[in-house]
Amino acid sequence: SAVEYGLDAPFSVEYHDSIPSTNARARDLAAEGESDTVVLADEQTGGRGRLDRDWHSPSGGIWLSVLFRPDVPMAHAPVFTLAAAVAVTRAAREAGVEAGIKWPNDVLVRHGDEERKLVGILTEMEGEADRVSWVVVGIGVNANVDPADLPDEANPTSLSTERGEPLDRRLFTQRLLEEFDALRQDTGRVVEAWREYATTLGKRVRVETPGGPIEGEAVDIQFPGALVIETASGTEVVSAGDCEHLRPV
Ligand code: BTX
Repeated sequence: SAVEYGLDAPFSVEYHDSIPSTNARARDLAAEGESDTVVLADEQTGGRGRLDRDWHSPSGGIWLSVLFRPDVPMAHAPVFTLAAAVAVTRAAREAGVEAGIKWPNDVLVRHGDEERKLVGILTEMEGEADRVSWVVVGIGVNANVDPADLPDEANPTSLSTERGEPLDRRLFTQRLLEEFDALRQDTGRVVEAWREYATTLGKRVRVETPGGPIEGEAVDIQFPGALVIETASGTEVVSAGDCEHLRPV
């Protein structure tokens, strides 16, 4: 069912009941010269995660992409993934769900030793090294969806499940976009805000990268989004784009 969004957002909003992928649509809008636009859908039929993985997007979720044109070099773009994670975590906490951020792009809810995936974020961009042309930040929130309809291996959860009642998607999206808008204009504050909600820091982790696995203690995050790991042989700094998988060890 279509949600009455009517958002009062610092972006123009294009709403779809169903669309293959809001990120794909936002990329098309970027090619047409648009900016400061949000593409929002109730359902996606071809949602994408990182590394071309599938993102299941049944009706009832908040599947959205923010298209904008920040004045930053390409290398800084990962900070917008962190900004989105902070924004969505704050909105979730306001909705009564104690979410935390797992580096680089997952927002999770902890149940004992288990972490359940609530949100996925996929940032895409184009431009020159010294200045991006556009950035699309795709945010997939399992809002009013049944985790049983999501892939089991990801250990998914949803806001409605965590709350025990449905969520007002309009209100949530409004808060999410307000927070994101503030952070995208003040990227120097993003890393500090991110640390507040991080579940990854202070833990032993193993990160799979194209250059092989890196294992050690995750000690910090660095602008614009790299993880600092103390390994047996010294300090390693892993960029978000090089993380294929991270698990606690
Ligand atoms: P990721 O590569 O970190 O995670 C993808 C993995 O997550 C999948 O392989 C699957 O195991 C698991 N998964 C799939 N769907 C869900 C789900 N709904 N909840 C929990 N786990 C799931 C994360 O990629 C980035 C996802 C971005 C999604 C947004 S939605 C709006 C925008 N449009 C689009 O096509 N993608 C983005």
